[in-house]
Amino acid sequence: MKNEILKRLRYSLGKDADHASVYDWRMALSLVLRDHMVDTWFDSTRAAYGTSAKRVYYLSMEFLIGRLIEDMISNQGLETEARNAMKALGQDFDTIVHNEPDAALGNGGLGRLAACFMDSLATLGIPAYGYGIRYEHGLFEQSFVEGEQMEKPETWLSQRHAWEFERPEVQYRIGFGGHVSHSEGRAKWHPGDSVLATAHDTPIVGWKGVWGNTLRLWSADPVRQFDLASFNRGDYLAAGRSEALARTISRVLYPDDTTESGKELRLKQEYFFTAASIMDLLRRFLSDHDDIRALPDAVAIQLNDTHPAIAGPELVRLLVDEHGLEMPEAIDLARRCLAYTNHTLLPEALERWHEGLLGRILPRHLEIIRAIDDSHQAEHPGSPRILEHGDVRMGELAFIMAHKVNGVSALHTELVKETVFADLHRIHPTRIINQTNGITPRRWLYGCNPALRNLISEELGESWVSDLEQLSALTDKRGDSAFVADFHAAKRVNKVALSNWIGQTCDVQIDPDAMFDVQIKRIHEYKRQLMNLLETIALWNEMRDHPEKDWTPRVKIFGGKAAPGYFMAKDIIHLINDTASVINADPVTRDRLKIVFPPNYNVTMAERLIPAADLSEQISTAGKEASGTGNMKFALNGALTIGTLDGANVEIREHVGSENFFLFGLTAAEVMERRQQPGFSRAAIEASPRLRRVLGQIFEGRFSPQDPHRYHGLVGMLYDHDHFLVTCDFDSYFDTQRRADIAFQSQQSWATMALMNTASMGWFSSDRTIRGYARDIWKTRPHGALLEKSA
Ligand code: F58
Repeated sequence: MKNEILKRLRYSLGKDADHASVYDWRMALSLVLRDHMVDTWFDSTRAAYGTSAKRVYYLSMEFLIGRLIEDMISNQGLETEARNAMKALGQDFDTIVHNEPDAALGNGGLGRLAACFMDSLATLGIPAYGYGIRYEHGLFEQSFVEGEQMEKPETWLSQRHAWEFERPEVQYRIGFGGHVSHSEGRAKWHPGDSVLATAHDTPIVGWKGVWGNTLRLWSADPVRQFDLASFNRGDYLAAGRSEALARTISRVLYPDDTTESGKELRLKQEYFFTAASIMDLLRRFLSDHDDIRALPDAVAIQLNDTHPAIAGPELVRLLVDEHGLEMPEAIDLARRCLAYTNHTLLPEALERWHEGLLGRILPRHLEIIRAIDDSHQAEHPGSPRILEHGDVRMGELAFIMAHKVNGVSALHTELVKETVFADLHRIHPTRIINQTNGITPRRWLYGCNPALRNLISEELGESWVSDLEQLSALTDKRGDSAFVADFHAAKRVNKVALSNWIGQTCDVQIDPDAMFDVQIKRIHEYKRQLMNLLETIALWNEMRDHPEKDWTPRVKIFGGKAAPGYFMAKDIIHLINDTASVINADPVTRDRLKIVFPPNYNVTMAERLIPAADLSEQISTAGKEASGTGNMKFALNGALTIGTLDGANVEIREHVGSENFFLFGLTAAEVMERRQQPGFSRAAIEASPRLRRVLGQIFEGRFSPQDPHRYHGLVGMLYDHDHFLVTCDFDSYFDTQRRADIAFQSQQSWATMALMNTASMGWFSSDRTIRGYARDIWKTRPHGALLEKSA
């Protein structure tokens, strides 16, 4: 490997070893690793063609993959070789690995789930393509200036992306606007504008390097590079206009869509990558099939939320307008290929497009959506409409065009049936099914937590990495005090490493023996970072009132970004940082309570924080978090959860045992009931002197003395519009935290509970989830042995 790296350095990067930078070494190593993957990747593609196996197409606006280098090394079993080679070349392996920027092509859970699924699809040997957008700028970079969030564009592509192969020959023309002509019963769309979608392929090789799939991301390019006539006239801006317009489409990942112009661009992005993906999969299908009617036997298309829901009308358009099928048959055929995953019940997150806007950008699609809507209505009179009050409802469209619709946890799926899609569920009672989310154990234990991974492998060998349920054998170790001590020691190694990193990045000294209490996720009112902070302030008050008590030392760690236009979420960030400044400087509590909020939370930061956590905060308002996947990562890495009965918390608690989980708060049914009671939050505040005191302190400017009115709006919201019931759950949360304090005092029993969490989390592997999709939705079998068979 050493020689391969030197060769790459010389011939691909044009550097010799004496003048190579960290970037050069990282690129050279990455290119060598990529070379190693290519044969597997080709063999897999050939095997999939050879057996004409059904292919899965996972369409997602987001793939939050993070760094790839460690995945590429460990999945191919090249860890020792790569380390030794870098050592022999006089390079520090960890420095090289940390030089890779995170590919932050996603906002949060939804995008990270897509990345975990890609890993599991490859590990299980299911022929699959992930399709998405190659954003030039991923999720914005966050910094704090005097405690406030600032956003800067993210620039992961400012250096070369090591893993991808550009495919300039794989290009599709994507139309927008224009008009539709009808003659002799056939329609033709004449787009007014068009851009080119160009493929960029990243090979994704699964565990042990047996199978490789492709993540194909589309970039938008102009149809004509630039207008030479304008250029020659000296009108340089006009010459580049069409180029600039095209490139806008794949320029940024949307962190929110609060503006009108933003909405139009987002719709264009959705259609852009969906249409390119559908054209691409049809081309592949037609290369070895003659009968378009066989499409559902060869193709399973999974829509990751409604963002690619235009796939239904687009596929119907191609089948009718280009392949000459009649509309009813085309709708039926498309439906047999399509399935839709719902990730949210929040009404503001359910996509709708003004009919006018959609009709202007996609006139033929609007006609087809009308036809789909009318035919569904004719079959099921009185059923919900896709077109309603001048809006196209993408949830209804995705539901009606899918043969299966799935929720992402047991509770969420039941709520999908009872709320958003209740009427459609009555009409199609077998369509909605559950597939509880999962996480890849390769990244979220094997990769991020070497201390624990080694301990487990010494005990069980390495086969748990692709068969996570084997962890249940660790249950027998709960009475083995030496093993429990080793388990505890592994956690401590991670906590020491995190303490050092926090010392360097946040300039705050923390005690590795304190309880590390972590809440990392997007900042949102329903996730209730605010409740966590209020509890922290209440604890601080009690520590100051009773300094003589034996308090369990705590470090409260927050991480996450707020959408740039989400002002309440940004206020919450500001308040966390303001409070941290006051509390961390308090000599009375300094050794017992700290708040840290490292900026720019991302996948790499999660890989650092999760292995070092003792307590995992999963405290959303019951009924609001569809599943959560961070909750699974923490429990797998031996953190105990403090949480509500929400999303996958419910199933995690069932698996790890209620005695190993700190439960509190109202249930989803109680939440709905409580909201109906007038003045519920004032009543809750009245009943809680502890909460009243904290709110009074914030209102008076105790944490923002330079601007005492800063949080009046926030406190007012809790009194009058506490939509997420922070006030109602506060006391029960506070009391449960004190139970956690007491439990933490006995390190041996805490470590045993933590071990029971790790041992019981095998079911939450995304391999299990993908097997479920394959069995219940895609009707394809994992082809783990396909490669060997075809050889
Ligand atoms: C998340 N959704 C859910 N959406 O909130 C979480 O409970 C679940 O575990 C996860 O999906 C995976 O199923 C989510 O991350 C987004 O980020 C949207 C992207 C598009 C803009 C609006 C937010």
